[in-house]
Amino acid sequence: MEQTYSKVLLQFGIEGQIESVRPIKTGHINQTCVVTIQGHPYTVQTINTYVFPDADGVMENILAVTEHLRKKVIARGGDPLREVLHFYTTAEGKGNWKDEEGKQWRVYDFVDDAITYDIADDLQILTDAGLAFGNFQKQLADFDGASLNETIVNFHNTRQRYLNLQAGIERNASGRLSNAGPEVEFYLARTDIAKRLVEQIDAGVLPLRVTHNDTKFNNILIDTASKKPLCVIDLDTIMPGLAAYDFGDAIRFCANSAAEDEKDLDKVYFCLDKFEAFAKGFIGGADGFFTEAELDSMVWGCIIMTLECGSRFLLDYLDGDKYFHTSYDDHNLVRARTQMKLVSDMEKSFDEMQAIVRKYAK
Ligand code: GN1
Ligand code: MG
Repeated sequence: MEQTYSKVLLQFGIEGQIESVRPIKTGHINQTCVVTIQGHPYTVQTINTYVFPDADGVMENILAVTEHLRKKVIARGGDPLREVLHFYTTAEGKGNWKDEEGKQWRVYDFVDDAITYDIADDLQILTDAGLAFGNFQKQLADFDGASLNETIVNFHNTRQRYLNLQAGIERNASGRLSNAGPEVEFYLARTDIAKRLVEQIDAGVLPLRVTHNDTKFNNILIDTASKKPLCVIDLDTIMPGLAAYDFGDAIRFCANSAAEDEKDLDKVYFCLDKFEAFAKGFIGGADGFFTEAELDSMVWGCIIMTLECGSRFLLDYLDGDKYFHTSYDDHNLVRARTQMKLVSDMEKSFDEMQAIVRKYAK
C-alpha cells in the first residue's frame, strides 16, 4: 500500500520516505488515510465515485471554495494553514488524479492538534460550532453559487428523495422490504412534510445560498488545546442550498443523545438543550443575515433533514447497502430507526424549538 501512496503523492508534487500510514474511519463515503512524510502529515483520500461520479466537478468546487475562504481567513488575520483546508494540485492544476484502476485520489494537508467529535456533549463547543457553520455560509455569501458544479444532483431535494424511496420500495432489490414494514410506513406518512422546503424554493419564498450540505458535527475540526472550532471539512457537497439544510442537518446529528447508529432506541432522544446551544451560535451569530422566511424554515429544516437522511438509510437498506459504508447486516435499518426516533421527538418539541429560534433571532 505504501508504494501506492508514494505514487499518488508524487502526482501531487510530494516526494519522500513514508514514515507512517494511519486510516481514518469516520466518514460513510470516502476512504481516508493520514500519510506522514518527513514529519508532515498528508490526508490521502480516494473519492467514492459511486457517490460522486464527477470527481473533476467535486474538486473544481473545492479548489474554488477553499481559495475564496483562504482569502477571508487571511483578511481577518487568521491562520490559513489551520483555518481552511489546503489541497494539492497535479502538474495539470487539478485537485484529483485518476489511477490506472480508475480510482480518483486527492491530497490535502492534515490539520494537526485538532479533533472531531461524533457525539456532542459540551454545550459551549456546540454554540461555537453553530457559529462556525453559520460563518461558513456568511463567508460564502459573495461566492458565485452559479459557478459551482452540482456534485450530487438533487442532493437535498426531498421531493425527489421521496420519489426515490417509492421506487426503491417497488424494486425491493435486496428482498428485505418485509423486514422494514414500520419504517417504510413511518417515512411515507411524512411525504407532505418532506416536500415543504422544496415547495418554498419553487414559490420563491426561500433564498438559495452557497451551503455546505453535510454539516455533521464531525465535519468540523476543533482545536485540541482551545476547544474552539478551527475549520469546516468535508467540502464535497458544497452547492447552492438552503440555510435550513445546514442548520437542520447539523441539529439532526448534534442534538442526538446517542450515535447515529445506536441500536437501543431508549438511548436515542432529541436534546433540546443541545438544540438551543447550537441555535445560539448559528442563529444568534447571524446578525440579521437570515430573512424572516429563513428563520421560519429552520425548525422545518431539522425535521426534513432528519427525514431525508433516515429515508436515505432506509432506501439503501432496501437497495442492498450500496451507498453508505455498513459494518453489519442491518446497519442501515438501525440508522433509519434512530432518525425516526429523532423526528418523533422533534415533532413533539416543535413549538419550543420555534421559540428558541426566535429568541436568538432578536
Ligand atoms: C454521509 O460523508 P459523511 O459521512 O460526512 C452523507 C451525508 C449523510 C451522512 C449521514 C455525500 O456523510 O449526506 O447525511 O453520511 N454524505 C453524502 O451520516 O451522501
Ligand atoms: Mg462526506
